[in-house]
Amino acid sequence: MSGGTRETAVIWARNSGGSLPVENVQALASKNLNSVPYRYIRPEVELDEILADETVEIPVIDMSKLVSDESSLEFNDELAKLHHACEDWGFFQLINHGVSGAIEKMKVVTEEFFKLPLDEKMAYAQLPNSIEGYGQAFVVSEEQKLDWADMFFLLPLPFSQRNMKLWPTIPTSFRSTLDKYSSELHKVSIILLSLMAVNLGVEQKKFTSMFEDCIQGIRMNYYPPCVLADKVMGLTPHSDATGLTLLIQLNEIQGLQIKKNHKWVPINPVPGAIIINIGDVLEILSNGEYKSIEHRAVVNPEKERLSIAAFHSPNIRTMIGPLPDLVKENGAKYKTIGHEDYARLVLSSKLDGKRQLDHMKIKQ
Ligand SMILES: O=C(O)CCC(=O)C(=O)O
Repeated sequence: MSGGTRETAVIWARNSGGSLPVENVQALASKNLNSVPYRYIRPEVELDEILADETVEIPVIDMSKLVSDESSLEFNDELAKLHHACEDWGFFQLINHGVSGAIEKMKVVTEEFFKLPLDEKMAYAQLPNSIEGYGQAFVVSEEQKLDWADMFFLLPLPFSQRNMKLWPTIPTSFRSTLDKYSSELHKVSIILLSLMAVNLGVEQKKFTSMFEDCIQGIRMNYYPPCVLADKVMGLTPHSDATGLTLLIQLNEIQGLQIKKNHKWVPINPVPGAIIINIGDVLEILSNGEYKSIEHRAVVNPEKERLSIAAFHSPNIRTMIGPLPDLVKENGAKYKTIGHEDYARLVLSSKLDGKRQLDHMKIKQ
């Protein structure tokens, strides 16, 4: 079967090459070894420059001001702040988003899932040629360095494409909690995208309609502590190949870092905030006005860290390329290709900073 709606809508996770199977890192870490296998050792990590300046913080956007009276000063100030955050940072923290209840419940079931014995978690293991399920992503060769983390990736949207066999029944509330979380985060993403459309000066309805029946992937990341924390990487530097990402972390352990002016900047999450970032697809659609930012996750020597990323991509019928309204002045900076081809391009390579986006750039 090829080209049918079912396969095309799930191309992001299935039938795209998948990831080679790798050892379970949580199980490896539980052996309390005083070293780690060489495939996890990254000599470059120690050399990277990390910005210690605590005053460098990503913008904080207050969503309650963005759903207030559109003629108010408060609304317009916050809208301008949002535009600046998307243009200059590609990352911001969203407060007063109104979905704290769904987030708190999702945190609980995710923690419970990762606490299950390995054989119970393996009942939801990734199938060959798919990155959906419990395992790892973007491992494309036996030589490649590995991340010190396990992940559990599911595709809650489009609704009709859910693979319920991979949705855990333990904890018992996992399915209903993820269902609610998925729809609440999708709603938040649509509100943000419609405001971004205003800021970009593109037709709001046309822009958001690409994301109404979006492809949503939810990745739960588990980073065990590591004796050689300063020599391994929890998540390889990358920009998100998707549209808009909504990220939460489950405990207070710092780990997310973003690249700003060639240095790694640690992100200190505001309690209760959702960390939002622009993905490559939004960079392309906006013809480079908004930038996807390279980021990574580092590991703690003593404590585990968990995070949940919700990726939102336009529906599979969308052509991935700059919006016509945004190429008038300077011409297109990126190619336009079908969404399926774009997904294949992304999933067939390992994570490597913003390299995947380079394939889409038009040499000026
Ligand atoms: O764990 C984090 O803070 C980052 C997660 C992330 O970047 C991802 O899942 O793509």
